Amino acid sequence: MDKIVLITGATSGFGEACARKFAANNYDLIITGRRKDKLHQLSEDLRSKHEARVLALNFDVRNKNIVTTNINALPKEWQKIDILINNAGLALGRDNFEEASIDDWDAMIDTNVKGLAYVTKAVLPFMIDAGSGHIFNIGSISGKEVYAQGNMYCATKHAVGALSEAMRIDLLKYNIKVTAIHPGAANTEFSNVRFKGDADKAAKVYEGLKPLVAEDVADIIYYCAGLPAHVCINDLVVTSTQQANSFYSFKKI
Ligand code: NDP
Ligand code: 8X3
Repeated sequence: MDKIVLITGATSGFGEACARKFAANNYDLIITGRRKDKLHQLSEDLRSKHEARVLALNFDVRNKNIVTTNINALPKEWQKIDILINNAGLALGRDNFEEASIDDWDAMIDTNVKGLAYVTKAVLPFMIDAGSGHIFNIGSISGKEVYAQGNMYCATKHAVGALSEAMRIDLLKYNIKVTAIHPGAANTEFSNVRFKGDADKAAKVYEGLKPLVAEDVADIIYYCAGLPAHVCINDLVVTSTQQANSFYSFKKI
């Protein structure tokens, strides 16, 4: 058995790119997401291209009972999870605070914060038993600075930053590394989800900009994961060269 990586939200974007990167480098993969057909296609593709061992778990990270049941039921040979990539997440809407939808807020809090915590709690006993592990939490540049109409999304990503710091302190005694990765704008399905399928609005986010692509983030995570046992990158911000911070990008339009 090679090393095992569990990736949440592997059906597109950063999660899928991580699955491809780790599979190409002989990791065994546990991939998760809600879209069963995409999980199935990815599993088949990884098996055929890399001869990777792939286990697909189809669950919604918001459902704590299902998360716990799925992870507790992992077959013995899949329990020694070396790396957990807490990537599943989303933004919904880009509205002023007073106009934003409370349902959108609930979905972001439940996915980006509570879902991340449920998955981590379920995986931790395996890492503690093994005496090692590496947890990656995908935050965001919006977890560093708040931008206009970003209210609850930015708050959830600030929470990911805080939870990463908290995990790092509490899990140090178990020899578990915690790395928070905070990307800037990246062209994935993210904006399409945020704007609920409005392709024009989604495309505008990246107009005049050469944004990050999912593979950039996967390469960075893979690099961090490969550092010697005594080295941990704790907190990493990455943006495209045209983006200075959460709200200033130099757009050539
Ligand atoms: P994508 O929309 O391409 O991917 C999001 C992934 O999360 C999908 O695989 C989706 O799978 C999964 N997901 C969403 N909700 C749930 C849920 N309730 N349960 C299980 N899986 C879920 O976006 P990105 O790859 O860009 O986003 C990945 C992470 O990176 C997110 O946390 C996002 O906030 C963060 N991020 C994105 C940036 C960007 O500009 N793109 C920049 C900074 C951070 P499925 O729909 O099949 O469940
Ligand atoms: C996604 C990047 O800048 O839209 O987290 O918040 S941003």
